[in-house]
Amino acid sequence: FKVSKVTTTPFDGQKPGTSGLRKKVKVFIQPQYLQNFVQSTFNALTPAKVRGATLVVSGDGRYYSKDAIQIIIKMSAANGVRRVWVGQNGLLSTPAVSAVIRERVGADGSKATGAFILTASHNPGGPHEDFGIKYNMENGGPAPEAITDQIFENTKTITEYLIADDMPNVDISATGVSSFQGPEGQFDVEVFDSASDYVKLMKSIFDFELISKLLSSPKFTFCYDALHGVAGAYANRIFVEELGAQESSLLNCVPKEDFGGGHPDPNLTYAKELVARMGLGKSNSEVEPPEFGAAADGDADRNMILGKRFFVTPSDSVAIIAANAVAAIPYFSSGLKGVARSMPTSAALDVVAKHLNLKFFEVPTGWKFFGNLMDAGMCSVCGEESFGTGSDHIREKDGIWAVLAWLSILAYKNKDNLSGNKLVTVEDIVRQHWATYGRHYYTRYDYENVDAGAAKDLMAYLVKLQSSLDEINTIVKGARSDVSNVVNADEFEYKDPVDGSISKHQGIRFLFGDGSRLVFRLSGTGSEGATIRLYIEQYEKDSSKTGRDSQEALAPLVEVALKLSKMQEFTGRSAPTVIT
Ligand code: VG1
Ligand code: CO
Repeated sequence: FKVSKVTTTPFDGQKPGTSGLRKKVKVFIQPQYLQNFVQSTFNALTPAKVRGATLVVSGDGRYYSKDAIQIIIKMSAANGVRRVWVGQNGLLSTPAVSAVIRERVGADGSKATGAFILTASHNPGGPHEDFGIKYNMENGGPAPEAITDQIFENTKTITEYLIADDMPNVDISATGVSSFQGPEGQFDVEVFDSASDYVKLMKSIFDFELISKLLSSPKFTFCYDALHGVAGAYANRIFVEELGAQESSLLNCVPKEDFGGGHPDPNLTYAKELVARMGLGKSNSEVEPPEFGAAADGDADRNMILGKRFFVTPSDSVAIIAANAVAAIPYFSSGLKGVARSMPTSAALDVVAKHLNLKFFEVPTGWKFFGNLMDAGMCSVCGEESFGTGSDHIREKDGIWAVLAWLSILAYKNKDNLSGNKLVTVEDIVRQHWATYGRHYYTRYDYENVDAGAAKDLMAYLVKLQSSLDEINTIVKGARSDVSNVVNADEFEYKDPVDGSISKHQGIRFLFGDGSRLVFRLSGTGSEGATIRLYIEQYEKDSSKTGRDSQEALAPLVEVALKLSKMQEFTGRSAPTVIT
């Protein structure tokens, strides 16, 4: 192939958000739009790191992925990359990419140095929906802010990009290696099985034999919904082939370019089919719901865990996994190095860390902040309220890992009881956890696609308000006399304990005297308008009061939050678009 230098001009707004660049497909398919971003990434990495590199290029299979993969292959070749690894059909879940970077050894002994992941995660896909791209580093984790900031700077000044225009498209539907000769030597594209490396890693972490005993127990029933995302490429291999679950327990497990027209976000609003099956919807089905249900998002890094007629909040999930990991999961048998959560995630994990005397960290939203802690050996298990849970086996959150962690806990709690009358259920485990550690009532209100100016004004107002406790408490008391005082308010700022880097403007926090919290922040993953997230949390230690309905328990705090932020006044919205 020849290397062509193509003249280009910058596009506005190519700033990577919480997890890469996400835009409508119609934005991405503009000529040179993707090319500019990819070249800006290569330039940020510096030619010295790009030359000779081995890069993974794959994603959740959403619309435009196949075209994007061919473009990135040709640009990689032209920029001196030595080889590109592609999952079959361009499919690799985000956690699998992380695993491939860290674990996979190529046919010629090579190791990957980074990856382009093509996904907009939980955002819908298809010609009228979203596409996305992000770069992950040699440790398998998302590029740190220093790199994403440099990429953005480069996108503003880019004048040309390199591409091997005359290279034929590579067939990514069949495994195997295609080799090409360029001006500087050989360039290979290796297409490999999307699941093997990941499955191997999971088998090294969990006791598959014990989990399959649980799954084969006649009293245990199971259901997994991939929401038409890339998790489907793993679900059959892991749950059916390896663990012996019934094929009928898999829902929507064939990856689709448009996720079947749905919103591939595993929560009670969007995972409708699973929610109904689990007996949580309004349907009055006669069929007895399964004991355990779970769902994933488009790129399979998120998870939702459900019991029969029971929802596990993600903040509780990570706390429960941390509390049980050492006993139930072989990978952790020698102990946890520490635990971490994102700032808006509830303090359920904090309480476990305290009880178990574990190192504990609170980081800004987004997975990139956990990676440094893990690389430094300071954190084993971490999670976010946004249905993200994971560990230091990779440097991304991991949807299927979380399901296997829960199955491990269930298998462990039931291991002497698999033929008994009644299994210990998901709900039993959660209620037992609340009885031991207390309960953090938790909910998140999302105001999606709000006018960007209005959202900015609301946040600016809160930034000002947080500096005056008097003013805050006057509003609080005026709204509800039964809510305790705000004792501290701030704009969250994080200093990375490993590299000392500082991340500012990470959300406004209101901390109440009784341990309750309100957090406001703007989403960094949307592709249109702005999304305001409001996180509401209240701690209940009294075990006789941990069984309430969470929306009811949190109603007074919600009222305070709406008054404090003048939500309706700023946004014109009288209700959130999604409640999780
Ligand atoms: C959201 C979540 C955040 C998560 C991020 C990426 O970000 O709140 O916790 O890490 O999505 O998840 P934001 O900035 O919109 O609040 V994924 O599965 O979309 O890559
Ligand atoms: Co995701």
